[in-house]
Amino acid sequence: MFIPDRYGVFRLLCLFAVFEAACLLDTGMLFPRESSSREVKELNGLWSFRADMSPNRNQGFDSAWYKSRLAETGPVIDMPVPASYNDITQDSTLRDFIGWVWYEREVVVPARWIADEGTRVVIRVGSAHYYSVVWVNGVKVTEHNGGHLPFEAEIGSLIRKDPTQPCRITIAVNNTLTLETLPPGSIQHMDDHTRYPKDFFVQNIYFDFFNYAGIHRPVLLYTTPKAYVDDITVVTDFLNNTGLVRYNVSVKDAAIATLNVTLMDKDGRLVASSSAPAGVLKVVDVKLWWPYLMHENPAYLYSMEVRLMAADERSTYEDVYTIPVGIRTVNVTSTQFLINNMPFYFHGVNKHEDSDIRGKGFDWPLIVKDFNLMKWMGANSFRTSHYPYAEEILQMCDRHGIVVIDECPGVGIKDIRSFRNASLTHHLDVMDELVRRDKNHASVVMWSVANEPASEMPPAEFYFKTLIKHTKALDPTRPVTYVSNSNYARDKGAPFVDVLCINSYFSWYHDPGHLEVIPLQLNTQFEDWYKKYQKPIIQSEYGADAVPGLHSDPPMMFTEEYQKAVLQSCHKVFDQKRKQYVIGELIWNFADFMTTQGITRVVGNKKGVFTRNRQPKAAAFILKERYWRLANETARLPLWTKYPCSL
Ligand code: BDP
Repeated sequence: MFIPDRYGVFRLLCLFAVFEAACLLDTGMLFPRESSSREVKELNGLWSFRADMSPNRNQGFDSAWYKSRLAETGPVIDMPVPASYNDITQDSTLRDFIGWVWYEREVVVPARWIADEGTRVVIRVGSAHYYSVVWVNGVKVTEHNGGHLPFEAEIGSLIRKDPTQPCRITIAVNNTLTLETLPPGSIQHMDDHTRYPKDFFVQNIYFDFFNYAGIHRPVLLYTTPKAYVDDITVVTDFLNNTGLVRYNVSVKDAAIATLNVTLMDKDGRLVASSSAPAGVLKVVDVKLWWPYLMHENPAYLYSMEVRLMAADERSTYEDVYTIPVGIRTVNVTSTQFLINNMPFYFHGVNKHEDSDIRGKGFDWPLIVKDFNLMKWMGANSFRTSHYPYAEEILQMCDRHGIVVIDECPGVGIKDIRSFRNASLTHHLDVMDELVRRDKNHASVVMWSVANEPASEMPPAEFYFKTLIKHTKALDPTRPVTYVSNSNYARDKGAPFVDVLCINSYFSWYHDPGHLEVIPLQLNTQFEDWYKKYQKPIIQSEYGADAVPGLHSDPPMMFTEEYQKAVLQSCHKVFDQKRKQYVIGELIWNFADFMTTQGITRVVGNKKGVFTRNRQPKAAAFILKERYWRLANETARLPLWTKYPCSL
């Protein structure tokens, strides 16, 4: 692999920079993994549940529902965790509920966790939407502002207070969105009592998916020794055929500590080791992490084990934590996106965490099905539109070589008041949390700080300049983008992004029914943006609604034929422009998904190329044929032998 030396030195400087940046965050957020020193107890299953239907939604706090068993405060129902609560019952008031809901579960904590003062016991919530407060045995242990990202609290001392008591966990979750939340929203009270019932209010949102709520990802207890590995940051590079794994380990509560860091290959063979808390591991004859369909052996993962030995005046502690490490680089030029210095073309999808009954609840069968479908259609990438997805999904991406544009929940920033300091401060915090959680994933190649904000508004310039600068300081190794649908000439954030991501729906929201405008308008779009900014462009959304089974020839809007025709017409333009500066195309959307009710949505958004039940529409076959053809054209090694396709 040819890389000039000067370039190598520059990359190494970047590697050092990321560790400084990582220090901006106080604590780590390592994925809870079992090891010889760590145990995990999942609390998934049925929880007691009660929605606070009082007019101000505050009865739960006024009457301190967290102080006793929830069932003693009033009627409770069974609620599965993880799941959105909205579609679980037949009650439309719960589906459309706005305000606090209460979850509770009693847990039997293993006696040895309680007996051993040298064990930390941590409660961790993978995500709950939107604002959460957690109590253990009536004592508040943490609160968290925002859905889609994990939060945790140490509860060892609390459960040790009275070991005879069961451990009662109460979690209150509020889905209200305001101008300062991410995504933003606003509550509107309707005071005209000739038209609306008393206390009637609605949640306005400025994004196009159902505001599912509840505990969306696994809740668990896990242990670490008192002295423990708090965070690990890994940044990779390579020079010729030597891989470079720069790492930084941060340790908590260890007075005297020694470390042993080892890197193993896929077969468990030791390839490098060190005893320093930070350093560079050199990997001879490196096997790089390549995207799916770019290489005959994609997604190669090493495994890095961090072993901490620590002691205090009372005891000795050993903590072991292992993370997968994919060695790869990412770079952007004015016309290309490079992975391992080879041009990478995104042929992929936009997704949602969405399915019937579960809403946004984490669900392994759904996740595995989606990966099978993506690989079936030859998709090599997706964007986490419009919020961070479960960590388990990113782990799948690492293991399967699916490239990710990792988007934060900055969707629907449309109201000028959402550009104020309070919103920006929260947005910066969310980026901190996102980078802290996802920084070590080889599959994550770019951060997206927002989707379709009102980026033509004057305050957008300062807002996005600050946000993008902050994100780059957190992680100088990955490019940063946001997704625009503004006018190219008036977009205030575009000067600060590394890659332009553009959404457009020609012949749909503009000139509906006029397929013939697509070639001209799409071509003009690309030319205008490129001429002004000289940055590579991803068509980050395009598509059309298709009601499955609805047909017409000649094509009419909402039929499968029309969706196909939109795609085919766009593809012709992509094929011209990808030879120049277009570096990717992501269909909107992978699958149909639920939205709020409205006159443009027939039980949800139907722009999926799969139905909500993951059955293909005609468009899925068009994409499959195209993506496999693109893969065979752009792969680093010929794929024909390994992936024969019918083209
Ligand atoms: C885009 C949005 C996306 C919508 C899509 C649509 O980014 O969230 O679902 O339009 O209208 O503008 O289908």
